[in-house]
Amino acid sequence: MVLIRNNILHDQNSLKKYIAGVGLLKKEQTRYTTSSFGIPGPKNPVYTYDLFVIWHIRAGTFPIPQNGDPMVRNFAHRGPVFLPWHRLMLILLENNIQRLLGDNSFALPYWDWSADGDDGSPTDAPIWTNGYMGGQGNPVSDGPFGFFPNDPNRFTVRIESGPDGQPSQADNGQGRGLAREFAQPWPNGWVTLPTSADVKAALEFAPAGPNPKPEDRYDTLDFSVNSDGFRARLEGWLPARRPWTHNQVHMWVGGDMLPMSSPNDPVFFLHHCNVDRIWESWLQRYDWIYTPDMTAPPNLYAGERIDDTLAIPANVQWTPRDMLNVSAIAYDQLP
Ligand SMILES: [Cu+2]
Repeated sequence: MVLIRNNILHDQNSLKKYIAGVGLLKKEQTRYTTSSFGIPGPKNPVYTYDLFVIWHIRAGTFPIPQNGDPMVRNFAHRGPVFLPWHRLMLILLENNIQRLLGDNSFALPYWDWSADGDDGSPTDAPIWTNGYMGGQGNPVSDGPFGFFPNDPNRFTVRIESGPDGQPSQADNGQGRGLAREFAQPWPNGWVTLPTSADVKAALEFAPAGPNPKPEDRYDTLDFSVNSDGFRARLEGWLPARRPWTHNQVHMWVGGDMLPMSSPNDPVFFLHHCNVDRIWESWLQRYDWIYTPDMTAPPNLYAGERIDDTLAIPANVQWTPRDMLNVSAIAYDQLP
């Protein structure tokens, strides 16, 4: 069965299932505790939703190569593995929501932020209303993930990025409300969401010179934040000066979307589903190309290459190649 991932604004059904699914993931205990991951503070259960937060923080702290700097390249960001790694997260989240809802037809919806960007980035766009994700605040105090002091089932952030970048417990294990702070000014003055023109520019990026090879459209040596290509432009490192596209959305939403613990905000997965949709459009245009292949030197690129295992979460064996042509997943519309 092919799952169709829909625009959340046009699909009340997947919106409702997503909200219910996140609620169930937040309540389901795993076999892990905070001590399983060496997280300081009182020993607390780790819930399924929060596992995704821990995976994301940890992936962001493991460098590629092993003796390198995670701020240059890590298991999930700043390199070609960015797109396959996050696609895997979306599939795992979707599978877990299907399992908890007992509903194999659930498909993760996406938030097309470029439509809001084209509209002037309103902070009261439909996605931020009470019936969707709720609005901004610290804590967020409306919508399905608001922090309501007297509600024992309120949405609670339990794991966050500590000062050393490693997972820590929010409020020493008490938990806290979700934070969002829209459109804060950044050094170069921009406070908007990406537009459909930005998405188009990333999709159509071609290296200079005649007949560029498809793999050079995706990424190039040294496979970092500085290598121009579709990946670096969609991730948002280029064309330099300020965050673009994916990074820009994290910055614009602000609050819990800023640190490596950003999956704390359920809008993270709707955002990444849209990033994935843009990648899917690129893959279909350029015949499911990925680079680097296995000829790239392992001492520099092991973990980024097409048949390397995506190393977090530890018990799965998927590779970037497995993430390229996922025929069970489709989108209602590609950019
Ligand atoms: Cu990420």
